[in-house]
Amino acid sequence: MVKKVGALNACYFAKRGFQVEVFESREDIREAKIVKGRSINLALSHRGRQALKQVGMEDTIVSKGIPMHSRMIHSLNGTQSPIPYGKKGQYILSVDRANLNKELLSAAETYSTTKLNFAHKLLNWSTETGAMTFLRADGAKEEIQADLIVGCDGAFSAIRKQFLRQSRFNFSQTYIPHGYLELTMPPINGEFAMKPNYLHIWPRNTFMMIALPNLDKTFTCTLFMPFDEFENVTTGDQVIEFFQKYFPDTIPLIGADALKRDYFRLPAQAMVSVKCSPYHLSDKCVLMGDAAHAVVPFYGQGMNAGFEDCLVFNEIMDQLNEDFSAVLPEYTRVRVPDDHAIADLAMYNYVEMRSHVNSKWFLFRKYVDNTLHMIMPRTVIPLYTMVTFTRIRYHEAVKRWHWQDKVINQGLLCVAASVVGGSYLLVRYPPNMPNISIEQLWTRLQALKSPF
Ligand code: EGU
Repeated sequence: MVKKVGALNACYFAKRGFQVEVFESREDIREAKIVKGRSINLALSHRGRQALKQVGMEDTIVSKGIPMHSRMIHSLNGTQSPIPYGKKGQYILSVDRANLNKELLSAAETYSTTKLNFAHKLLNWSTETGAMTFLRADGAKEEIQADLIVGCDGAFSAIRKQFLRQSRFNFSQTYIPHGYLELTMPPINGEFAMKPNYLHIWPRNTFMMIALPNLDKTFTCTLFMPFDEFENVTTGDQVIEFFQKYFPDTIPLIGADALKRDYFRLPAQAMVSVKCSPYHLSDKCVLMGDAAHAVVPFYGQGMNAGFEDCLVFNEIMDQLNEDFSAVLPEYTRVRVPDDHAIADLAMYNYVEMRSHVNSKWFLFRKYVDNTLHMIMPRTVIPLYTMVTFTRIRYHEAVKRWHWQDKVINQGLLCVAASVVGGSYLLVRYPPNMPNISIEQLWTRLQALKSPF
C-alpha cells in the first residue's frame, strides 16, 4: 500500500478492527521535500468526499480545499466566460496532493492497530502464502506474512506483477500522445492573479491549459500538448512565441522570465491509462486505486474513483461479513465495470477535447447540456453532473448518457420533421389567412385566454 488510496484504505481496515501494516517504498513523504513530477493539485468531488466521510476525514480535507463553483473559459482574445458546475452550492474542490497524503497518513497512524513502514521496497510476494519480501533502506531484507494484501501502489504497481503471471488475467496499458507540464502563477500584490473560485480552462484543440487555485494564492497551471510539439519548443524565446500564439493572457500573469525558466525545469510528464481484471487473486490479494485502473486526467476523477474503491469494498465487507473468499470476487464483479467505464470516459474526453474543442465549442456544449437539464431536470442530467456530483455507478451513468443522447436526437428529429412537413403542407394548402395585423391577432389571442 502507499499514499492516498493506501492510507485511506488503512483507515477503513483499522476502523473495522483489523491489524494493518502499511508499506511504502519511499521515505515518509511528510518529511520529504516536493515529490518530483506528479501533479500538485487534484479536483475532489462527491465520490471522493463520501469515501473520506466514512472514516471521518471529510471536514479535515474539505477545510483545506478551495471551492470551484464554475469553470472559467478563456478564449484566445482574453474574454473570460464562467460556466457553473451545477446548481447553487454545487462545487468541486482544488486540493493539494502533498497535504492530502500527509493528512491521510497521519489519520491512519492514529489507530493503535496500524503500523506505517517507510522505505520498504517490495521485491516479491507469494500468491500461495501471501508472504512478501521487502528491501529496507539499510539494505536488509524483511519477510512479512499477511492474510490479505491490498495493492494500492499506483499505475506501475509492484503487487500487480504477480497477477500478470496468472491465467485469464486481462491487462492493457496505453500511453497517450500528450504530455503535461506544470507552471506556477504567482500572486499579484498578495492576491490571486485570477478569480480564485474557478477551474480556469484554455481549450485550444490540440493544446490545452487548465489552472487550479492553491491555498498560498498561487495557481498551478497545467499545459497539455503532444510530445512532438514539446520537442519543437526548445528555447525561451520559442516558449514566449508559443504562449503569445495560444495563451497570450497568461504571459503577464505567469511572468515572461518565470515562464522561460520554469518551462524547462522538468521534462513533460507522460500520461497512461491502465485497465485490468480481475482485481483479486484468490482470497489473498486485491488491487485498488491506480494499481487497478490508472485513468488519464481528463475527467478529474482519478482520485475520486480510487477513494470510491475503498468505499465500495467497505460496503461489500458489510454485506458479506468480512469473508475474504466471498468479498474479493464480489468486489471484482461489482467494481470492474465501473472503473472500466470511468477509464473509457476519461479517454473519450481526451480524444474529444484534442480533436475539436476550442473555447466556443466548449461554451456551446455546456450551454446545451445545462439548458436541456433546466427544461427537463429529471430526464436529462449532464454526464459530468452524474460523474461529479452523484454516486450513480459510473457504468450506469454511461448507459444513461447513451439513452439520453438517443432521446435528444429523436426529439430533434421530430422537431425537424414537423418543420419540414408543416412547411410543405402550408405551401401545398395555404390557409385562408384573415387579413389582420399581428397586433390584432395577439389581442384576439389574449382575449381567448381570458376566462370571461
Ligand atoms: C485535468 C487535469 C474541464 C485536474 C474535463 C472539464 C482536470 C482536472 C472536464 C487536472 C476540462 C476537462 C471535470 C471536472 C475536471 C469540466 C469534468 C480536469 C480537473 C468533463 C490537475 N474535469 N478536471 N470535465 O467539466 O467533469 O470542467 O490536473 F478541461 S473537474 Cl479536461 Cl468536474
